[in-house]
Amino acid sequence: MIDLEQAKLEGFPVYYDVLHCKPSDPSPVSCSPISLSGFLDISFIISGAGVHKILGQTIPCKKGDVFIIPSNTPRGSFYADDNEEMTVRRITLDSKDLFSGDISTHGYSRYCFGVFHDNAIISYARLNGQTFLEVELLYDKIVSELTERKGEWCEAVRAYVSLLLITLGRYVSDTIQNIADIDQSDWRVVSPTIGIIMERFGDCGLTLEEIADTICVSQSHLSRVFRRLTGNTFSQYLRDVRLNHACELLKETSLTVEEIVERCGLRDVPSFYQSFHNHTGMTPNKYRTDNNKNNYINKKEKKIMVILSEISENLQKGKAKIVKELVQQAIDEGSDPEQILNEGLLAGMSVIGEKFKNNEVYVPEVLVAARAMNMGAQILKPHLAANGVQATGKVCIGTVQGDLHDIGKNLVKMMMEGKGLEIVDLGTDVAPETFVQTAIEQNCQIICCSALLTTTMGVMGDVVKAAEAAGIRDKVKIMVGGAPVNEAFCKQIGADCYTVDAASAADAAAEFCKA
Ligand code: B1M
Repeated sequence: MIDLEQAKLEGFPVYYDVLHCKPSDPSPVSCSPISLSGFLDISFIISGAGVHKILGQTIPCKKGDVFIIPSNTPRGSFYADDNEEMTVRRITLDSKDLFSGDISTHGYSRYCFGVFHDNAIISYARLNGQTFLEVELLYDKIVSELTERKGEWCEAVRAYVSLLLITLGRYVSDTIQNIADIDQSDWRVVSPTIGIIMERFGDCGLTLEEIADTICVSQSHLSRVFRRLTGNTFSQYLRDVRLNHACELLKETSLTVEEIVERCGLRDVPSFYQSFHNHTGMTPNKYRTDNNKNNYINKKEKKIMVILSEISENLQKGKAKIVKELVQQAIDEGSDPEQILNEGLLAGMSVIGEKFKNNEVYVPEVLVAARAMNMGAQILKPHLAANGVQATGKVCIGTVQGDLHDIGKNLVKMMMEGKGLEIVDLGTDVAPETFVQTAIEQNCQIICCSALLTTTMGVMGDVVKAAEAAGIRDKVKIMVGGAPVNEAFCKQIGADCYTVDAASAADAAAEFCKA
């Protein structure tokens, strides 16, 4: 759920979120109207299709659609179609703080923010492939500036949001009438009413009559139009706003129920208990306990996800020192070491690998990324130690002759050490005879060979042959691995075991040593 108060506290009026809706799982988006005025909500449908409920209307949506809606517009959830999942990315921003004037001097009103702010209850853009990519890119830039907060990040976000709105502005349909049958004159009555409710819901004396007087319409007209546009009577709507605010206060503060009742303009404590139960299906105390727990977990998870993506980003830039610090930070936040390895370090390394393949980066960039990977992995090393019974045994490991790739080999070594095995590390470019000689001299039960090149993987077959020639084949197990290697190749060369990654290599080695 979008936490606007938090966004405000964090010092910049933009907040983003990604929602995944499954058909079986109604969207996690809350329907509660948001109490801060001036907020604008932009939702991109990134994948899938479904419907979105706004102002009591059900609007079909699919990948490429963008909804731009003032945040206090009554809206429901995004629901995915049957058998489909839908991903929605949302940015909520405080339009007033962001655009205090000068952006509308661009000349074309359609190219400026005003088009979203003044006229439309909802603006709606359907993007073609090219624009979709442009918008996604801008969205990513905003999110990364918000996350990284380097130097001039506030200015950068402002600039990207402006660009985003200008890009969207080219595609936004003129008015809501194109997609939903909403009369602008009705909205001109309902909009200020909602504004007054948001400002004064804490005043228990607030009435429809008073609002009708303030905006100079008859009570019956306001009541009729309000119901038509929001799907709720005025009193239902006001009660929901009050109860939603009570929910927020229960989650975010330690105020007593009596204090909350007073702040929210609710009548008395007994009737609050009754209506709160009808609204949420639970007592205020249960709501508070459940949500405090969930909030804590969600915030923690989010923080860890941000750190992991920073690890990946910085690894790609080869910033070894920062990667080291971030890995330590992720450990301190309680992240699982294997998650740090897979979703932080290896995720970054695989992006570099892809770029290397496509000639987007070259050997020097890959080398600095590899260095950052190794330094991050060093910090992880003591935490990757396995649980349970420790194995005893000795293993010699190396990357085969002609091959200088050692990151995978180092990970395998690290995981095996975590299992309690003693490791003799022969490094890279290791000749078959050296593997065998070391196994004999150091009394190793296992020889581990890593290869990353199709041109060097054949050397693993030579290791098997060298072990046979030295008469130790029945005394040592030979394990093989590395990106180009697979099970069939392992069988073909007569090795004993192929494993796909470092963790399963360590498991298999521990099993061999137990046997
Ligand atoms: Co090189 N490189 N590289 N490279 N490099 C690859 C492997 C390549 C796939 C890139 C590409 O083109 N997409 C490609 C190989 C193509 C092929 O043969 N099919 C390639 C090439 C061509 C080259 C050069 C020839 C480039 C050149 O000079 N023109 C050159 C060769 C140098 C040489 O070895 N003689 C070269 C050089 C280098 C660097 C020196 C710049 C650097 C290595 C730095 C270092 O290791 N210290 C490098 C790197 C980093 C890569 C990529 C980008 C990343 C490899 C890596 O570390 N991955 C790689 C592209 C890629 O893989 N996407 C690429 C992360 C690591 C954790 O994964 O090693 O697979 P990996 O280990 C995994 C599993 O395989 C398994 O566990 C690990 C996961 O838990 N595992 C085992 C590994 N060993 C195991 C052993 C086991 C069990 C499991 O049991 C014993």
